[in-house]
Amino acid sequence: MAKYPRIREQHVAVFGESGSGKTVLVSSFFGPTQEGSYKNDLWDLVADDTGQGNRLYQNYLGMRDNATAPMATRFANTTYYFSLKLRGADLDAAKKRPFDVLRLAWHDYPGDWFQDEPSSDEERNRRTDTFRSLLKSDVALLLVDGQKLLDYEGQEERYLKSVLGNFRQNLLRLKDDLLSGEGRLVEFPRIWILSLSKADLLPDMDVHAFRDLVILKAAEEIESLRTTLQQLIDTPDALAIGEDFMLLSSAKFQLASNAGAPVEIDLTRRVGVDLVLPVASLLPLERRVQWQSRLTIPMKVLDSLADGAELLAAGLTGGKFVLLEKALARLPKTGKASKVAARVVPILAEAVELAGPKLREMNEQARAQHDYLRATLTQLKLDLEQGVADNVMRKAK
Ligand SMILES: Nc1nc2c(ncn2[C@@H]2O[C@H](COP(=O)(O)OP(=O)(O)OP(=O)(O)O)[C@@H](O)[C@H]2O)c(=O)[nH]1
Ligand SMILES: [Mg+2]
Repeated sequence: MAKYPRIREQHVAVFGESGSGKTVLVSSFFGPTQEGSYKNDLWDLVADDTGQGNRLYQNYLGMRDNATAPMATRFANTTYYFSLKLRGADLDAAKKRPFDVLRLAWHDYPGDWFQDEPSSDEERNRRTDTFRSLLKSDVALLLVDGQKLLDYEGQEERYLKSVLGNFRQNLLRLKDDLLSGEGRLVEFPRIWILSLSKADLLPDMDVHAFRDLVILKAAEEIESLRTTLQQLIDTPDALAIGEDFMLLSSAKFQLASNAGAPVEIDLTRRVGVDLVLPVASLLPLERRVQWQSRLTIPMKVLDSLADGAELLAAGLTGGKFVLLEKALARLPKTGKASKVAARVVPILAEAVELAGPKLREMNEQARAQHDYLRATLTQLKLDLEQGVADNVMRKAK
């Protein structure tokens, strides 16, 4: 067993063109947790690097107090490391929990890196490296800019085809570099969520209307993108794109009547931002169970698809961690997926199937027992459920 605190790391990959809202999103995710009035009874969110955290908080305050959005990101990428530290580390219950800290690595980079050709070999290498680090995520958010949909109202296909097409071109350009190592990639985001950014600009569009629009206007481009992604990966069937959708708004931007600079940025009115954490941490577990029941997936792919899924499942259901560890220890490392599935899937499935009143009950129970890990994971799952109920998130069937 690792030393304390035990850390589980999860990467967040947000792909979007320049101006699509990536930096504002990460600022709006982090900023509120740093306000004096912020309350969370289950965990604390801290930036591992104080300087980085302060810069993000500065972005947030600039928006909140001065209605000024951060500058466009230029030249360099930044990876923000956030640690979600579970409360109650000193309690007895904590000794048995599989992890104490959920670390999020959130990569922010200049969107124009994926629009223009690099100017030198060095530049090209830097971009490939950034891209590679983005590919460590299990889930990727692919941003569709709400402002652009408005600009192209009535002919949204022009924007949608271009944004999806450009992204695909970039992948093709990077393909040889990405595959130059060991061939097809095992570790790769396998859930690509088409995400409407700046959803506050389209108040009448719920996630289903967004999906309908994207599919009506750009179904072929999504298919081409799927084919291109599949060419990059081991077990190409284990890939979801064009199946999951979500809405995102980092704040309500109030514009003066003649457009121009915003007069107010209301960061208390966010949409979907609080879903990023549950999506990044729980959706891979869910998908893993779904796919395992339908497809034959090699163990190495399953493991990378939702690494630590067992720990999450144990954390969710509570009490079964020891049992699970034993089951896992008995499995041959190179075993056939079917054998592994037979032992582990029921436990994962039980965690995934937790829903509705039962989930709420477990959450309340965990809170009462000061089991902060289970309380947190069941809370994230409740949040995800709420996002679906509110038509902010649509998951693959
Ligand atoms: N209405 C609305 N506007 C937003 C939102 N998020 C960002 N914007 C606007 O979009 C602009 C660009 O956002 P950024 O987050 O800087 O975009 P980016 O994706 O980081 O762009 P690059 O750094 O160039 O890659 C901001 O200055 C805001 O004016 C949002 O949630 N709602
Ligand atoms: Mg930026």
